[in-house]
Amino acid sequence: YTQESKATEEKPIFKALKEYPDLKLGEVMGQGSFGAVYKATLRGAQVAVKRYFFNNTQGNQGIEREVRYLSRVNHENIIKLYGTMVDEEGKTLVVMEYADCGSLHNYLYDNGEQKPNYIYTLALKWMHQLAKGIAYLHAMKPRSVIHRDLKPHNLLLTNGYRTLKIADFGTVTELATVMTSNVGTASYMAPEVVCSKVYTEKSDVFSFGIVLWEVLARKRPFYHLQNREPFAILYQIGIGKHPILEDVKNYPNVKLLRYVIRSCWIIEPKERPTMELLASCLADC
Ligand code: ACK
Repeated sequence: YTQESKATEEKPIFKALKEYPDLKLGEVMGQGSFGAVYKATLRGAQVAVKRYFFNNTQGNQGIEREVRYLSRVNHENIIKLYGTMVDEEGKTLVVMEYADCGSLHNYLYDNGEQKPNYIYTLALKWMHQLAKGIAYLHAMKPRSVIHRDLKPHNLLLTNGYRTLKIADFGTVTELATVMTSNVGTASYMAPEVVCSKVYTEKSDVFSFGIVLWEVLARKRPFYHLQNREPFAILYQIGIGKHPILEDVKNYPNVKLLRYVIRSCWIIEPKERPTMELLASCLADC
């Protein structure tokens, strides 16, 4: 009776996915360099399915092992992973919880549809939820999960925009190496990631600081640069530059908020606060 089979028993849906004839893919919700995300139904319930572009030549094992580990994640602010399967074309599908209000990125920048007004307390609530979710991933046993790609695209909203849920965590570690060498998006990368590709919990903390700045400043990180090509942004990060702190303004506790953001951007990763500390700090903001 191995650890593995125990985990499988706790998550019957995971194993069963392979035999699912009733996973029905619907419309494409979005595309990325990795593949596409579909709206889908499974046993009549709404789910989201990520379908990777690359063909799964070595079989699904590495990814399946990783998704099985990640499917143990059980937190209200993290998108649940249900399982993986390989379709008839040999592409990997990852089946996950569906979030009905789209991404934070969509909320911030897509003006197409009607959305609830931007409320400062709501933004802080989201960031508190985000900190709690990431703290949970960092505390996972036997090994912590580092998100590696925290940005508004990967933060989904549900429950009438009141709840934020983290998606694409772990950037399914093994998939990340298969995909491209640049996991993460330039603007959200920590300097040590830019300079030496070292991902730790503290590189998530750095990215968290950028997202916190972004929702409070309501501007795109590095909007002030003339050249916003990824390489130009990476260069700026590499030399220790970050978004303009003074763009966070007009809030009652602006001093504290700037202090929190600045602490996430400390160059030495060890000196940045833990996600747990950030969560408790934001609970008081
Ligand atoms: O900004 P969006 O509406 O939210 O468009 C992107 C798109 O798919 C590509 O990533 C949406 N998306 C991703 N994962 C999910 C999910 N689990 N539930 C609902 N929408 C999702 C994302």
